[in-house]
Amino acid sequence: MIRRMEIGILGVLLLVSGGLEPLRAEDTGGDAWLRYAPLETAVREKYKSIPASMVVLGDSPVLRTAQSEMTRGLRRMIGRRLTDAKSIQERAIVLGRLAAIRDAAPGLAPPATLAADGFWLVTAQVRGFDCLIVTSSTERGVLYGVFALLSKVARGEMIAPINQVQQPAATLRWVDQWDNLNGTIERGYAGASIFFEKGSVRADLTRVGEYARLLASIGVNGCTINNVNADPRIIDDSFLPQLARIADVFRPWGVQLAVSVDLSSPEALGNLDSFDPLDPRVAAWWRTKVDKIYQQIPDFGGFVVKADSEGRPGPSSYGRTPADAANVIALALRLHRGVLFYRAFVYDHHLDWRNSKNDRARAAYDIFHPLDGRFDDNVIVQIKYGPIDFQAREPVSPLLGGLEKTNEGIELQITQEYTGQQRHLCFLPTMWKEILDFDLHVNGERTPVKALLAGKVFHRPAGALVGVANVGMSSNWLGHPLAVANLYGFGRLAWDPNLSAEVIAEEWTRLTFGNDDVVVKTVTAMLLASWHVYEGYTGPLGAQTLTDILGSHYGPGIDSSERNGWGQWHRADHQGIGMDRTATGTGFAGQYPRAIRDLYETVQTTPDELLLFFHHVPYTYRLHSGKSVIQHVYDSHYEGAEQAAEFVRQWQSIEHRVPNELYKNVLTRLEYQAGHAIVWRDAICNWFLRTSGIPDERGRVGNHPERIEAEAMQLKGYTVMEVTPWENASGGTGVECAKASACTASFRFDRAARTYEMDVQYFDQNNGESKFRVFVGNRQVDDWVANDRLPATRPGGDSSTRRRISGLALRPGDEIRIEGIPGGEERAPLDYIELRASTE
Ligand code: GCW
Repeated sequence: MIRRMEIGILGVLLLVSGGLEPLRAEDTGGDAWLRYAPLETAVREKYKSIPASMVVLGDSPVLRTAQSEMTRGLRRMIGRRLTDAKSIQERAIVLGRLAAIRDAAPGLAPPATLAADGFWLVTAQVRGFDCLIVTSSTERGVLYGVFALLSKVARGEMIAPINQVQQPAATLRWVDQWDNLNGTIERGYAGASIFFEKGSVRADLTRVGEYARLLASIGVNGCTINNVNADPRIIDDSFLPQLARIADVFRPWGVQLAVSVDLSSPEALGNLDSFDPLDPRVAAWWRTKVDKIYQQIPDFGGFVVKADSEGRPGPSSYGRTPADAANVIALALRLHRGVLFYRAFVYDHHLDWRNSKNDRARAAYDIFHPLDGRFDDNVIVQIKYGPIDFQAREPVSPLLGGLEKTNEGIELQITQEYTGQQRHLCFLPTMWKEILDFDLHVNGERTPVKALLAGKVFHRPAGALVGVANVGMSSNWLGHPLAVANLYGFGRLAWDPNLSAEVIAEEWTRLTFGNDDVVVKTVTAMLLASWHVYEGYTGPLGAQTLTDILGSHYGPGIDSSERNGWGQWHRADHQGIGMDRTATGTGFAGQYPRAIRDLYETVQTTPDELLLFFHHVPYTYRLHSGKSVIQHVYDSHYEGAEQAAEFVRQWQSIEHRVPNELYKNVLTRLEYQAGHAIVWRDAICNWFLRTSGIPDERGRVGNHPERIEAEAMQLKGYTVMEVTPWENASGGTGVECAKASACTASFRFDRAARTYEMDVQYFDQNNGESKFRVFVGNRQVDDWVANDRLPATRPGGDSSTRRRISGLALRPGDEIRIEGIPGGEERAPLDYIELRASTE
């Protein structure tokens, strides 16, 4: 909480800087981009002509929401108190479906093509009065129009006169949550589930309503609330009333409830001895179940299915296909206009890694392409954007171009599983745009992915964009305040994939932080740079995120992908790196339409950023950039880490322009990220130096003259420990304190007298809280508790973090001593310290 005094100071600073009225601490959380902060007087002037009365034609929960949202937004932003009127007797804001508008304003000529959920914002005379009309063929569309209008006001855009139609690109714009019934979230990084707690739906669904509001504001019209690794109980008869409670909360926002189901439910929940999709008893079971769901939730959206994947039951147990499995459930849903999302994330995770022809990337296309045309019309095959699994860089999945007679949806990941887990800044719309804009050249025609998803290319009845969101109880939904831009960006792209990442970043920044140009410029620039920066220090040239594949998917784990069946191989050895996916290798490139296949088949035409995804090359191979592969690995990791440090400086430059608590929260995360980027950089560079034997031309890798290794210090109580894998600790080792009381590591300072900045690199596990103190001679200069919740129970790349001590005056001969007191399972582990002369 910001104290009253701080609000005062902040307010003055913001006014001096020409910003908005002071933001309140609570503004930075639950309302996300829907803060409706009061606009400056000069900006309010623009909206003088907005009518003071509002007429809502019709009555329904969604229309009432639209009405109250408009009232709330205009009151807060421009101080307008709207009065409700029954009919148009004066200048008015008019909300209603097209049919109602036609009756009320027969003279108005609505646009001919207003697709479902699309809306029309128009200023026009009705009965001689100037009106501002928000209309759509659906009620939900009216709500979307209200949000669009309010967004314009918040960003200071003119809204009168206006005549604008906005149409969603795809019919289904859904988010998936991977929430478990016990309240945890698989790959969730923002606290507990907003839906479930201890096996039941939460008693208090306030956050669910707030989430639905956010979703509606960006045009998301469906939400699957539970993990695709589904607990069969989710559709147990006894659970349905609980689901209905969530649907009731979603409904006023036009968000349809959906759930993930376990394909073996007929066996697990029913009394059947089979879940064979072709068994009539199984079909009957699904029909009865679905009917029961619709009795309680008439607007239920449908199901998501993960089957035959990562140990989930599936149709392969009965020799049936995904189409067999999908259609039996889809048939039951079709009677109620429900849809079935069948995930194409089906692969064998026990692949023989010794066989160079094996390739997990092939799986989705190999399995689903032959089934094209065999899925019913209310089935959508849900395809991850890349052929592997949400890596920082992957080529577009060839399956997106491999289904012509089947509805398809793309699955993007808002939760940053492989992209920094909301501890690192990584704005993903930049990546998503590249994917959505990518032209697959299906049948030699222009076929960007976004057009395929819109269902336009092959005239499909449905198309979808799905984002795995995994918001949690964290007050700002995703943990990192800047990560919220990914949720916003997903919705905006699902609605209009033609928007640029720049526009989305700027919209979000304005809505979240206000219209201070300096803030807008700074935050937008940070967001737009961040994906490339993250990619730069985590995984080169399409070799994928070189993370711990077998565990957290968070810190560096370069070799963890190799010699196991998971198939995320990069095949680095002492001579070269990369997977040969051409015709001489696994043949994966051959799954693309010809133009793309040709591009990737040939090493010279493959873009550098995907080189190692498609080709195995020697480290000395020259990229288009002119650099050798190995030098690129070194340079990109050093540049990436430097740019991560730059984020800290960029953020510091807007210190007094954003609310203080938010400022500090983001700063802490960016400083952590800058430190962790160095952990990544060093792990990857050292590993490749050792593996290739080729030194860094610029002599940086393996040379850290400013570093003093803990194992080289004078140790009292501390003992040297090996860290595995070795590259995740500087020098391969650190020290740990196996005693119950304090241990110390000390050394004598022998450099010039002046002021230094000291980084203490230590390991912060989540199974204990060690205490650290730092002394210069007898003077204590810092102390802290290692109580972060990093995803690690031992010292390594996930837990490695740093404490920065600035402005440290040192003289030659000073003794620097670090004292560590273990707590729980954590043995106050230390890696090194680094001392740099202060620049200030
Ligand atoms: O990326 C992997 C994740 C799993 C996830 C799976 C999937 C829900 O590591 O946690 O399971 O993908 O998408 O099904």
